[in-house]
Amino acid sequence: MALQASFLPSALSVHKEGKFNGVKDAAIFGVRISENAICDFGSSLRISSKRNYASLAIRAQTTATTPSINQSTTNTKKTLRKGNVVITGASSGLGLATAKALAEDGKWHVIMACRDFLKAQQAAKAAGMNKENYTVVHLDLASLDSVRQFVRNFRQTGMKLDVLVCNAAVYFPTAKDPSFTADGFEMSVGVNHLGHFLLARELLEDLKESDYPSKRLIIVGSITGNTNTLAGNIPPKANLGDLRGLAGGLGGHHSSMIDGGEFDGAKAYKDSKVCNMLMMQEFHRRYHEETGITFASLYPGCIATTGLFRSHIPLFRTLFPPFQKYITKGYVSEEEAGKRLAQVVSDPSLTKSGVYWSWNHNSASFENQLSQEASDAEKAKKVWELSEKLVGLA
Ligand code: LMG
Ligand code: NDP
Ligand code: PMR
Repeated sequence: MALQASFLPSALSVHKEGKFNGVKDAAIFGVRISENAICDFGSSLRISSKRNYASLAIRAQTTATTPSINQSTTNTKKTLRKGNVVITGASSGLGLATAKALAEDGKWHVIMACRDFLKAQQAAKAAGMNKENYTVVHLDLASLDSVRQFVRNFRQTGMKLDVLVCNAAVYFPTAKDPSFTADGFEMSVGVNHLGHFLLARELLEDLKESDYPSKRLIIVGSITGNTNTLAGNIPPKANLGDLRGLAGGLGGHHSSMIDGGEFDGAKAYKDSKVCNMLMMQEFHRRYHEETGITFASLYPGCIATTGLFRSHIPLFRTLFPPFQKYITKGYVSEEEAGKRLAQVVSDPSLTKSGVYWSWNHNSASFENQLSQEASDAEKAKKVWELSEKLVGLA
């Protein structure tokens, strides 16, 4: 506490406004219907739906008078089906913990959008997730073709899209040289920001068509991209500069860094998180009023044990969890972080759009403040426009 209390006065002052919104308090929107679909690899990606989702949804609607069916009493627009949530990177860490929390909730069908199909299936099984509550669909965010293919595959399932969670990320703190996506973008920004940007833009159409009571697009952010915090001031600091590297395509001919500087893996990750938080706000400004979709970002706490740190040096991986647990007190378990993100997905009281959520030490959610750069509307617009060009939307 000492560190946060002494270094983060502004964050602490907003804690007071925090209110508890436990996952368990969530109103029940849907009914239990048995869904099951398999996506597997043969020579090419194939999706076989054991049942037809579209007809399932209709069937569920027609059984609305069954006494065991739960209906939302807080919303006049009743939806008599489970919510469908796509979570990228649900094969480990925060994504898996969130998928598990939502699957166990009974109100959600989780589409696990993962680059390693077998790993995702095994992870879901090992987490004890019931097969009826999830579908694995292949998605490699390091390839724009894969993103487009994912969108086509998802649409083929006939499922409606109610919530999209952009969660997947990579972090290369020890890399001396950049690596690149299939489209030639520096990998951290390519996967964490550009792949998700295309995915979210494409799936916006699907979200718009959803009849679910609360449609949401959530992009996971982080404290380390926010220079208004102690964590955000540990070098190297996030800084998008004048975006000259992004404008140049992050390809290495000019620079693989957004600000046009020398490659630095830790900075590239933090820059990508700034892009994530800026894009959430830009989506909000452009689409919230027109679509009613809630756009949100969050810092779930420091989940010091996840695969995110897999390529860090062993000494770091050993010391980082106790450091966060006992010194900064910023540590949260994967399970707790999963509950927090699940809350942003499904809690009826977290419908405010354009918000960056955080949690205080009592695990109460509060609207946190972003750094100056991460809330710069002009920069957000520029990042949006440059990203559109890079992913072929403009
Ligand atoms: C870069 O290094 C890497 O080069 C890069 O590859 C990438 O990883 C990047 O941000 C990611 O970091 C950054 C470097 C900057 O960090 C380190 O080298 C430190 C690594 C330590 C990792 C955590 C383990 C810590 C071990 C703690 C020991 C635990 C057990 C001890 C028990 C003690 C009991 C009391 O790091 C710095 O430059 C650090 C200086 C940054 C200054 C920031 C300004 C404020 C700093 C205040 C810090 C006060 C901390 C003291 C704690 C007091 C506790 C009361
Ligand atoms: P993990 O490494 O455990 O999870 C990242 C997930 O992203 C994995 O499932 C991984 O797949 C997937 N992924 C990586 N590359 C791709 C790709 N090219 N295409 C599709 N999926 C991919 O890390 P975390 O759970 O910690 O990270 C989840 C989110 O939380 C990230 O957005 C991160 O920035 C954020 N975050 C994490 C914090 C922490 O302390 N850990 C703190 C704040 C935010 P695979 O399993 O195949 O490797
Ligand atoms: Mg950081 C309140 C203090 C706090 C918090 C909440 C975090 C979160 N960190 C804090 C403080 C410190 N960290 C201090 C004082 C140091 C210097 C010893 C420090 C160092 C540090 C390193 C080297 N921290 C790190 C790293 C990483 O490599 C991680 C990173 O920056 O990845 C991009 C990281 C993190 N610290 C955090 C969080 C949440 C991370 C994980 C990365 C993220 O997703 O943002």
